[in-house]
Amino acid sequence: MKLYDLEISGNCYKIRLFLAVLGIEYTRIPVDVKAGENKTSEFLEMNPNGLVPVLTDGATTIYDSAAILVYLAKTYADEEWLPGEPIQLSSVVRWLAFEQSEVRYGLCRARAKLLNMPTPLAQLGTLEDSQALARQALDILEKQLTQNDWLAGGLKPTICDIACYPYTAMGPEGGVSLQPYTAVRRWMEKIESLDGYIALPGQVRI
Ligand SMILES: N[C@@H](CCC(=O)N[C@@H](CS)C(=O)NCC(=O)O)C(=O)O
Repeated sequence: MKLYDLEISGNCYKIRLFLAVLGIEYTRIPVDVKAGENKTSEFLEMNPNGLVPVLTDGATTIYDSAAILVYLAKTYADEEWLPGEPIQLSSVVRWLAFEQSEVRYGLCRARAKLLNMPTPLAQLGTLEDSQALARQALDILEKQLTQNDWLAGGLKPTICDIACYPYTAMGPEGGVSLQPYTAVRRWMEKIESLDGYIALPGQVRI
């Protein structure tokens, strides 16, 4: 298995984290996005969006972090990581979608702006708008995690916890403090104590 990867990317980190929690060995292929390695014709063959992460597993190529998490869960993980029961499954998908919208355009974009990340997302809109959206996302996460141990509402973590964790935990790198969010911080600690947990690429905390 090969992961086309960018160290500082939270989207890539999600995959590294899940692979580590599952204890799956893989080869990391660093992609130099500043040098445009993600826009070569070979790379665009794998992902027409020209974005990392991309995972290859034998003859299979998957792109988009949410799709990769689904693939890994269905292929290599216990059912609890992606429950098949319709209501639980729809809940997991809802939080995966939340991550790709509110979290991406709030927490992830604020960080991309403050760290001058080499991605068009960093050029979009203002820092203030990104931080406001980030706080709205945190309010929603806080409410859900005050009432539930895990985002999808079950007794065990699922792939939507893995998906929402990185950019939430790296919020302070986008100038968004996590101090007011007690339930979010408690949830982060539980993820950080999962067997196989690996450290985040970010540096700024709280
Ligand atoms: N929806 C995609 C987003 C991936 C994404 O935004 N990747 C960024 C790194 S976090 C990237 O490849 N940026 C390089 C560029 O935009 O040129 C996913 O979840 O995989």
